[in-house]
Amino acid sequence: MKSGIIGARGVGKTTVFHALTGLAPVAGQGDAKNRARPGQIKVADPRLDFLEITYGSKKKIPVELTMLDFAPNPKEQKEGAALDASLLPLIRDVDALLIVVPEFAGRAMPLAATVESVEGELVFADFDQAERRLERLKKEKGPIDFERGALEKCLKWLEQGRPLRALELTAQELQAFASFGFLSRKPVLAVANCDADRATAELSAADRAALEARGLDVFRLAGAFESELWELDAAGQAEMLQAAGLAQPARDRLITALYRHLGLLTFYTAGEPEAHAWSLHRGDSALEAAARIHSDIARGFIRAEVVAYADFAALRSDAKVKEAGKLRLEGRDYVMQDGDIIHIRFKV
Ligand SMILES: Nc1nc2c(ncn2[C@@H]2O[C@H](COP(=O)(O)OP(=O)(O)OP(=O)(O)O)[C@@H](O)[C@H]2O)c(=O)[nH]1
Ligand SMILES: [Mg+2]
Repeated sequence: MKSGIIGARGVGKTTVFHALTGLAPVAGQGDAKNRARPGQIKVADPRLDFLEITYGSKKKIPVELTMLDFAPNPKEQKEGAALDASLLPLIRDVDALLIVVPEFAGRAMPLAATVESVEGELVFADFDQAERRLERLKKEKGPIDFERGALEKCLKWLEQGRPLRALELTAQELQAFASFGFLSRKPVLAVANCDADRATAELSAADRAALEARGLDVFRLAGAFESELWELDAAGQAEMLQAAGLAQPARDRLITALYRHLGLLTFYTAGEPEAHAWSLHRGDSALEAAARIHSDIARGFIRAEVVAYADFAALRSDAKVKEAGKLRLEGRDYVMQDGDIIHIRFKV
C-alpha cells in the first residue's frame, strides 16, 4: 500500500510526511532522477500484539503503509501551479493520493476549491493520456473497436472536468485500462494541514458537500505540531496530544481513514516463528490472501484453515479452537473477513 503526498509548492507536504513517518526533512533531498522519498508507517494493532504474546512468536510483523514525499522540481513548476506537472509520471503506480491543502496561519487556501484544482490537473493528465492512446489506435489496423469505444467514453467524461473515479466502468473496460494507471481513478484523501488549535475543527458544510460529491474523504492534521511529537517519548507525546484535545497521533488516525477510504481489512498468519498482519481489500478471496503472502502459496493453494479473531481471542489456543469446532476449512473463493487468522495448505 503506497500513498503519494502531493499538492502545490510549499503547502507542507514534507512536513506532513515528517508528521506521519517520523522522518525529518533532509537537506538537498532528491535529485532529478530520484525524487520520491519513501517512509513507512507501522500500523499499531492490539490484535497482532495479542497473537504475538499468545503464540510466543519470535517476530512480530505489522502492516506497513508506505508514504512517498516528492522533492520539488524548481525548473518545472510554475509559480502558483496547483500541482507540479513533473510529478505526474511518478504517481502512476501509487494506490492512493494525499492532497495537502494548507490551513496554517499565513498560508491558508480554500479547502474544496484547492482540492478541485489539484484534481483538475489529474483529470487533465488522464485526458491527455487517453487522447494520445486513441490517436494511436486510429492509426492502427485491426479489431480495436472495444478499446476505442471505452476511451471515447472516458474522454467525454474527462472533458467535463470530472474524475474517472466517478465514472462507472465495466470489468472489461477496467481490464482494458489496467496498464494505464489513470490518475483521477485513484482514491484521494484531502489533508488539511492546519495549526494545532484547529486539529479537531469541523469542516464547513459547503466544503463537506463539495468533497463528498467528488467521493473524497478529508483528514485534518496539524503538520508542524505532529512532527514535533517525534522528539518526545511516549509519555511526553500523550501529554502533548491531550493538551491539544487529540486522542491519537495523526498517523493512527490516518491509518483508520485510509483503511476506511480504500476499503481495506487486516488478516493474520500466526505461529511460533512470527505473528504477521497483512492488509487486503474487502471482498478479496482466500486465494487473493494467499497471493499477498507468496505467489507460490497461491499457485499451490489447496485449502485455507480459518479462525475468526474473536474466536481465537476467547479460546487462546489452536487446540481449543479446533475442539470447539471454530476452525473452518475454506476453499479459494472464500471471502476474507477482517480479523481472520489463516493457515493455508498448499502444494507446489
Ligand atoms: N505553522 C506551520 N507551518 C508549516 C506547517 N506545515 C508547513 N509549514 C511551513 O511551510 C513551509 C513549507 O513546508 P514544507 O513541508 O517544506 O512544504 P512542501 O510542500 O514540502 O514544499 P515543497 O516540497 O518545496 O513544495 C515551511 O516553512 C514549513 O515550516 C504547519 O502545519 N504549520
Ligand atoms: Mg517538500
